[in-house]
Amino acid sequence: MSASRFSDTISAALTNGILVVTIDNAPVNALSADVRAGLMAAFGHAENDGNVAGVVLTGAGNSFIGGADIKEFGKPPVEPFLPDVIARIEAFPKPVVAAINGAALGGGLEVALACHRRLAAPAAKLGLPEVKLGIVPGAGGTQRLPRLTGIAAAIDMIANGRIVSTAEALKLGIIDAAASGELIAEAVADAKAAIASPIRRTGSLTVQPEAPEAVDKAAADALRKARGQRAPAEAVRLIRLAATASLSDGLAEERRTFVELRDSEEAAALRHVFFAERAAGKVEGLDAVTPRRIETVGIVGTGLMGSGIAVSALNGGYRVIGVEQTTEAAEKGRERITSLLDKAVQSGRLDAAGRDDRLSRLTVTAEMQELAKADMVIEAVFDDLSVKTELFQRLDDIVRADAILATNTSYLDPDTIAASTRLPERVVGLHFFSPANIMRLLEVVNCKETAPDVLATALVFAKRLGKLPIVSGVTEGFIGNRIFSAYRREAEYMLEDGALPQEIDAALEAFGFPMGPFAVFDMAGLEIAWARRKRQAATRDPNERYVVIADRLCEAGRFGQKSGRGWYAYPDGKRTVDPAVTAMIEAARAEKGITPRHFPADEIVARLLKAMAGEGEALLSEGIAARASDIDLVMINGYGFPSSKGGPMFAAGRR
Ligand code: T1G
Repeated sequence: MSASRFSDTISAALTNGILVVTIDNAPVNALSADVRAGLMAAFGHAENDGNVAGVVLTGAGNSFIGGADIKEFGKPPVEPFLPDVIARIEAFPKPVVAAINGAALGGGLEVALACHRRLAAPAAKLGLPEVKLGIVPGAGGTQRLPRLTGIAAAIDMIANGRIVSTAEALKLGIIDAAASGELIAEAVADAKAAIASPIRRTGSLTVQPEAPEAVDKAAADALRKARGQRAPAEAVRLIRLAATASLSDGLAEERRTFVELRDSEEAAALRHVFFAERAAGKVEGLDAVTPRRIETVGIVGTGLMGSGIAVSALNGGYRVIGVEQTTEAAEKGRERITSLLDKAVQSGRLDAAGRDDRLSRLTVTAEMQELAKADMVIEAVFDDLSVKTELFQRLDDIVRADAILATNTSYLDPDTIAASTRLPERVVGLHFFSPANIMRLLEVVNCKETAPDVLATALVFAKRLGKLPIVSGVTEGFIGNRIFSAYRREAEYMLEDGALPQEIDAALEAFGFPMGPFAVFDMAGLEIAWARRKRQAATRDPNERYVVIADRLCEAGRFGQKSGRGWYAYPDGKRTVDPAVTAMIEAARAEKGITPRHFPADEIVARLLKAMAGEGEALLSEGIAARASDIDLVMINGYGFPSSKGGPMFAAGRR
């Protein structure tokens, strides 16, 4: 079996007359310039070598090909361009079989579609997720995939950026077979067998006719989920075009659209988010630290937050011991956790076996002593300092000396909580966002005394839960709530100066937030912020502008959606402007002698973005946040900031 190298990342070996070409471009075999040049060279060699009867293309490591090299975007394009490489493969005169050993995503799947046949390993993932980056497939995906799957299925995959398993890919007709044993050997045999048959080129197939209703439904579903983003709509248009245009016309229109979107601000923002997510949770110097081993997680308090955290930990494969004060409360806690798992089964996110496995790892008890078995204990009790410090003092006498104690507090000072224990270095903050079993964001609070291995353990734990961990220093509200407070303050200033809640909400919803601030306050409930403002009243800076309108609402018993009235009224649950609130706002302005003025939507958005970015800069200069992109991820994943705008720091020009 002779081996040859065609570039730094492309090697090949002749096996039984079949040239097995391997892409080895760690970490994900992205289609860099070297990969593209090497592929061109390898196929040139294969065509001219009479000993080569066919080609198998595969990847080294866990990916087949993880897509075009996103790091090359924004730089001058380097030949050979991917569409040319793909055309070369599809036109190849000898059989080409893709041996999909792992992730075949974006350009990776487009390369596989240009191969004449496709075999995939059972655990492979296939998809054209370009819309997640604000672009459309740019190397034939919108034209070749529908030729295999039909229009509706192609819309569902491409316009939603949905990734499918090998099993589903087989069902959809994307691949010819799922490998049952040794993938490369099977692919070589497949290529050998294909020599005697006519080559089936994807691009030469025609799109099969199908029921327009199915196509329209797939398109409508995708556009609804897109929430105004351009790429999904363009993808739908291009896929529909595949049914009527020639391959070359379709490819030309796809390429034109791809280039236009690739250079858009929306795509730049989504690429920023992509790389931000991979930078998140990386802490200088922590690589050399060995995390502690966590197998059993104790959770004190199995109410709304505690039960969500318990489900999240069960999803991460941990044993979970939930603790409540009484047997009755423990039983209720177990019921809450079981019901969350049942909902996951009903929604198809979990199967019955998975549910039973999780319940088999769950204990909920009133015996605090059970926590002696825990490697980490997370408290999710009432957010009151004395309650938490007393609990941590009790835990000191129950848990092992090397067990980690984590507080889920939102607003209390974790350093004070840590100081109440004998071993403050084992305390860390884990600020989950509700519902904790659904929300990806997890603020990992690095307290003053937190030991490096405790922080490292918390990050490993967060990732095993499938969370997006963002490290925060200690400050009131950590990163997210501190920025949200600045956002709220600025919104209330504009309210007092002339804007109305519905105007501010409409401006932010047009910008891309699912809900504006006042709708959010009503949904979350006004009483918690009111209680905090009353607690802070004594120490409030008398020179800082204070807007009383929210207090007036609470004094009038208007606590938001739950109480049927807040910033809005909710007749049969529908958010409705309430003239009584307008009157309260006008009265508050009159008391301060404020002459109201109109606020145009773009000024509302600009002022709120500036307030968030300003607080973000303060968090960076205080060392609370490690990087601007972390702040963007917190606001996108915890507060509805539109990812297509990149986050408040990106929007403010922090690249
Ligand atoms: N280009 C460049 N770098 C990439 C990359 C890519 N496509 N994918 C991942 N990386 C880097 C990533 O930044 C990280 O770097 C490291 O690889 C490990 O990533 C023409 C135009 C493949 C499922 O959208 O979904 O093709 O932090 O932590 O969890 O139509 O990476 O180590 O320095 O995510 O094992 C379309 C994106 C591109 C797939 C692996 N492709 N990647 O997951 O590792 S556009 C995608 C992923 C395109 C064509 C269009 C995942 C993965 P660092 P990781 P992972």
